[in-house]
Amino acid sequence: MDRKQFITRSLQAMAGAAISGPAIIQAAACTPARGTMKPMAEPFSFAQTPLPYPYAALVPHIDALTMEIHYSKHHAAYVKNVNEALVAEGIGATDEASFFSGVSKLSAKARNNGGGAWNHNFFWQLMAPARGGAPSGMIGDAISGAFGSFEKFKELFTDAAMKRFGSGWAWLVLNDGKLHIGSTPNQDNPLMDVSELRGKPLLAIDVWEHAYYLNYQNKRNEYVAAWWNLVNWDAVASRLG
Ligand code: MN3
Repeated sequence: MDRKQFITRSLQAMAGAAISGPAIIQAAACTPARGTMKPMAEPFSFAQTPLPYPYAALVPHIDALTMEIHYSKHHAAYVKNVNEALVAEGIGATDEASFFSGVSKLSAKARNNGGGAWNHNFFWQLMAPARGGAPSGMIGDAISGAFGSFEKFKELFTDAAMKRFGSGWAWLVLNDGKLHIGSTPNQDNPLMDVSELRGKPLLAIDVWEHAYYLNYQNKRNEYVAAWWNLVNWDAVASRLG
């Protein structure tokens, strides 16, 4: 088996693995009613994972006020709102995978806020101060193998981020052993049954104006160009295996 075959087979094996997202599920403690031993169904709710760095850590590429508002207002609201919907609508999903794979049956509130909760937890982990550059190791090989070169990948991913009209996300996903680039509108993500782009998310960029407007105004291209300096390839690689 040559190197290319090895990478392809490894990716196929990973694609078969269960989709696991960032740790955003809080399994509430199961407290049986007094005097009974009857197990209760475990409810689940979304949680906002702690930001892995201070608000100012990504300066100059993302300013501190944008990070603070994005995390403490926008993201926090998605988490609060989806959890309200879970309770108010009696949504029976037991984990994030079943929530997203059945999202077509849920309300717009559940879909939009569930996506917003998950997508941002994912997004924060994929950035870190003073990162960027080209990926090495298996993720680097996989990207070069799929798209020709890292530079070509960067061009295609940037294009997906730029061409998403209005609010949304651009993604790199693993599906059926292959890497794909695409985008989703609003807070949809590739785990959702309603999404045209499906697969296991490996990398994402938020292209909502709230992600960049304070510093870049209408210049999404400058935000995307700066964001490449923050990509935490170790975190992306860890999603592969
Ligand atoms: Mn956002």
